[in-house]
Amino acid sequence: MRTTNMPLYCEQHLQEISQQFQIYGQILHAEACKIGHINETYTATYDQGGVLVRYIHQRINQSVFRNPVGVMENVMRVTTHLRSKLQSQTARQMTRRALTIVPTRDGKAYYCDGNGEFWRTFVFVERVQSFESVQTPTQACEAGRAFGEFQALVADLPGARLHETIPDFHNTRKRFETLKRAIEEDHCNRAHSAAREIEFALKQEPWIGTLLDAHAAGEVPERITHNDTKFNNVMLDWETGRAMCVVDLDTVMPGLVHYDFGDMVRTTTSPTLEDEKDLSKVEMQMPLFQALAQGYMKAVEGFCTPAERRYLAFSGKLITYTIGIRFLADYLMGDNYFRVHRPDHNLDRCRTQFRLVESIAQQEEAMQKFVDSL
Ligand code: GN1
Ligand code: MG
Repeated sequence: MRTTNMPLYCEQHLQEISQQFQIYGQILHAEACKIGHINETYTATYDQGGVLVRYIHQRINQSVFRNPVGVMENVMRVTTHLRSKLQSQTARQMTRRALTIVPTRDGKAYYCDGNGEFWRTFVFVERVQSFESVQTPTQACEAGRAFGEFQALVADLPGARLHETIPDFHNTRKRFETLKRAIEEDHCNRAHSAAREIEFALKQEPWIGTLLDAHAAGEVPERITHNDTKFNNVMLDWETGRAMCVVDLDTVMPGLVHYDFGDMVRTTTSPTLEDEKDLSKVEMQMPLFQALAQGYMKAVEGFCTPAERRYLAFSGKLITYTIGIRFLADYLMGDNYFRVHRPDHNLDRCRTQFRLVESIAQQEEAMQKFVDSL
């Protein structure tokens, strides 16, 4: 087995992992995949009957996902449902349209290794790519369509309520409390270098509970949502640029449609990276937003209520703010949650989010007006 950018212990371990799953081939090589801040992902190539076939092996980060069995139950139910819906629509290229879990030799959705680590395997979706930032309105539209269709497809998932794989994941009030605690404790003595960001974060308090209140008042319903609708979780066909499928299903759970739409606004309406240091480039661009909203609204028109619509522009501001304060809290607490690649990385990410919050706030009315016109 030949591996790149990976220590030897990892290589041997992956060899062992690969044998646990129902893959009828021999592993040839594997590469660590650097996308995402949380899980550990490898792309592995196998010789299967003389043809090269690729699979994804992924280790679940258990300090983030405390109930990996629950995560896999959710992912299994959701991917099974997606497949049967696509089948009934006689969709082509099913295994490019929805993630496919490869079970273990004893039929389970995951393998728990000797160290108590949870591993799962997916069919590798070929001839697609994802981007860290949006380049064109067409891409923004495709992202909106892909996650909108995802919500529509899982809307009738049968059975019990999904597990909340991370409780209160988008509960901005709770995230705000965590931030306040991080500021008070200031364990790493970093609060002074984030004084401006802290001031900004605290100033926004009056509106951070808006969606929680609307939900508590029965105005907007709970649905099944993806909850991590970052643009790099959309796989676009190399040739056509069409969205083929969405990935990263670990946080698919009960939520509000706004959590998904909001994170799409965050990641598809400014053509900059999440950690862009030149804040003058960070800006909510109306043509990108319009394309996103068009793609999304068309896909959800069958179920999205007028009350839900009313908060769509707002949700962009709210979710961008929420991720911003999560980066800030993690910075203050010593970068334990989000993987960082340079000093102050989480602070840079926070600044970018806050700049975008300001930009959205300036255009929020016009954004909502556009949604209303659709
Ligand atoms: C994390 O899976 P990944 O790295 O794309 C995080 C999201 C954040 C995102 C910010 C489980 O997503 O909530 O929006 O980073 N996922 C989790 O880039 O916390
Ligand atoms: Mg994720």
